[in-house]
Amino acid sequence: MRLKSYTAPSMAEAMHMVRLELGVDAIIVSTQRAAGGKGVRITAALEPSDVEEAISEMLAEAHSTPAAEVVRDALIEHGLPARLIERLVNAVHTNAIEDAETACSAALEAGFTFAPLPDHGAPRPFMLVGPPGNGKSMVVAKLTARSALRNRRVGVITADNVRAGATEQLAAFTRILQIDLISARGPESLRRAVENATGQYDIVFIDSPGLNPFKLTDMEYLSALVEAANVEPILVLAAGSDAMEAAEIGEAFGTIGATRLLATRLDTTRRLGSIMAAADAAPLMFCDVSATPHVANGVTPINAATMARMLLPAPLQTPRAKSAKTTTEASL
Ligand SMILES: Nc1nc2c(ncn2[C@@H]2O[C@H](COP(=O)(O)OP(=O)(O)OP(=O)(O)O)[C@@H](O)[C@H]2O)c(=O)[nH]1
Ligand SMILES: [Mg+2]
Repeated sequence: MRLKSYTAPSMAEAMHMVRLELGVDAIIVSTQRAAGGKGVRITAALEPSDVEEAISEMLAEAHSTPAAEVVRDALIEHGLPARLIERLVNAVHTNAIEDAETACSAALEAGFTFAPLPDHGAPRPFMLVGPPGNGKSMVVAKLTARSALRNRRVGVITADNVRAGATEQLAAFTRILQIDLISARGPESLRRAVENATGQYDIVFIDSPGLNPFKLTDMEYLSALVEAANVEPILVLAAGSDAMEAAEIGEAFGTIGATRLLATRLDTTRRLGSIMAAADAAPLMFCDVSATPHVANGVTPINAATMARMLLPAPLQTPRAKSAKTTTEASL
């Protein structure tokens, strides 16, 4: 049983019916005038979880505008956690904008921070961190290429001396760009490398080893790298995984100081729930996204408007499941 309603001429009689059928432990969810204004209608439940669900449903009904419904359906489709959906839908309801895309964009603006990475220069080096295989080294190559093409002096350091072939993977790109790849082995070596780079470059990117967010020694090692060189850690996370898992990964990298989230593999996924859950849980600012395995034009800044376009179904397009391009590719 979830909820049951009882209608009687008076409150006392309705309460009597509730107690008779559900017993003294019944939880009163709502009391209201019965339909037609005659008598009283009490809604009650036995389980606290039923009450919580009923309240969410009542709130959802109260927040049901056409724009809010479009946004809610889209967020459910994208697999966001329920509480995040409620928060964003409430924001849509509050901003009272009729157009769903504009309303969604305003809600995202209120709920998240968007701070794209600079391509011209930065006072602190950026260190790309994250779980193994999520695209850190490719992001370093992409960011390096982007700044180099704008004639900036780019310093590239790899602190990944864990995976065999990691240095050579990155060197293959830096060679083409005629940039020296600096290798650092451990926190002290990274500190020296960053110190030597200071003043020589407009912007510095650091690759890091793929580490396990749920293994204490891995995160301690990463924390030591971050602190030794006073870098800004950017979490690189591939989209498309389980939202709860991603939220825990986001939190873990948030604790070592990650500030922004750079989402990858948006070309091979259709749902943004996991990256949104990660950014919300840590919390992390959204910066750029990657929707290609190639280095050229490899990263694109993201803002609330582009994210809203990615989330909502495109009007007058073939249904999501049949479209040749992912929603993301089409929106970027
Ligand atoms: N399709 C697609 N593939 C990507 C994207 N970003 C990275 N990849 C691919 O993902 C794979 C792993 O990328 P890496 O950059 O080596 O990942 P990593 O995080 O450095 O991996 P480790 O150093 O082993 O932890 C490579 O085959 C990349 O080409 C993307 O946005 N889209
Ligand atoms: Mg790597």
